Amino acid sequence: MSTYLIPDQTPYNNHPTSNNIIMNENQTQTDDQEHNNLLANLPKDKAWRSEHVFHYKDFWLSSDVIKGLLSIHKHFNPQPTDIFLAAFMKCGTTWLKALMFATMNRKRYKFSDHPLLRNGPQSAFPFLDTHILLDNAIENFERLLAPRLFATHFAHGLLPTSMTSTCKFVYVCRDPKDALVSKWHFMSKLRSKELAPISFNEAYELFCNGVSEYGPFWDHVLGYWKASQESPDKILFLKYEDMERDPTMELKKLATFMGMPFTLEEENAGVVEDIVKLCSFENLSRLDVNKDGGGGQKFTEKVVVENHEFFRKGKVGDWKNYLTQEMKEQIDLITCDKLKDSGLTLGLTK
Ligand code: PAP
Repeated sequence: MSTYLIPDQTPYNNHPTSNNIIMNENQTQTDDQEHNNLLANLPKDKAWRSEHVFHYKDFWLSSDVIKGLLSIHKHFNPQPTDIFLAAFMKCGTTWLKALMFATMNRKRYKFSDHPLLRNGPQSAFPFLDTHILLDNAIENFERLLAPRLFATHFAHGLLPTSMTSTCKFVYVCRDPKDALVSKWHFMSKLRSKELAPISFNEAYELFCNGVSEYGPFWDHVLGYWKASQESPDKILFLKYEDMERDPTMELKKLATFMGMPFTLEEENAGVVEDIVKLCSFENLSRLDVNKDGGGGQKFTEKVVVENHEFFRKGKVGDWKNYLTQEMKEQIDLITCDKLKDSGLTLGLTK
């Protein structure tokens, strides 16, 4: 089973920079106590994967990720060179993880014998929200060479300002109707068998009311959109639909934003197209490591998700197979209303 680091290929610093990186037992107990005290006082509602989500600072979060968030605020040391991949659930993290990792390491690996082909994109870099809770996480993060890459689903406003004011963020969003369908499939598979399944209609109602892990969807998108308008050099705002329509152009934008633009020589040698192909749904989903039984990703000590769960259809507009006309209109209405005056349009896929 793979963890978030590709063990033999991820470059490390030999000497961790922080003197205080190994959390001792007392610290863990204090953190657990603070987490329990906080949860006891938060409003809760129905979760899609587990039993409850909790309403924390305007967002609905599971117990695990609230613990992760508290730990990020307390223990994570952001570096100005860090680059975060941020997204609401099911909006393109797997795709962007592959693209960012392949772009950053394009001089280190041959495309024909690439670590992504053996390990899959989930292992490419840490999912901060829960990986921060794994054993020796802070120590392992400190040992990663700059620029470090991390993924998160947390809303912009929930993250420490030490992170959002200094680090770069790549944000990817998607038509909320496709995000809803994708999320319902994913969470239904992960949902505890001890709990009654959530029907699509129920998921739709909860989604529209903002009640789903990391939701409300629209507030999540708006937080990053507004921040990207204020600091375009700090936040690159991408859309899944644009990436599907013109992956080459979006990848060039991404590389430039990451501070590693493609040279003319690389472009002429077809490097951009090679990365697009390597990271395409068709290529990644057919790999053994991303097939049923091929490998898994440890999210917490208890939650392991098989790699193949991150690959379903990889299409724009699958919502048409699930939403009635009335449901479609309702989500589009909410989207128009929430995004009005923001300059952002979303969910207009035919
Ligand atoms: P996460 O939030 O759990 O990390 P995320 O990777 O953001 O999931 O989203 C998964 C979606 O991206 C799936 O969409 P679907 O359910 O509508 O099919 C998945 O199929 C799609 N996906 C995964 N990898 C790729 C890729 N390389 N290219 C395009 N889409 C992809």
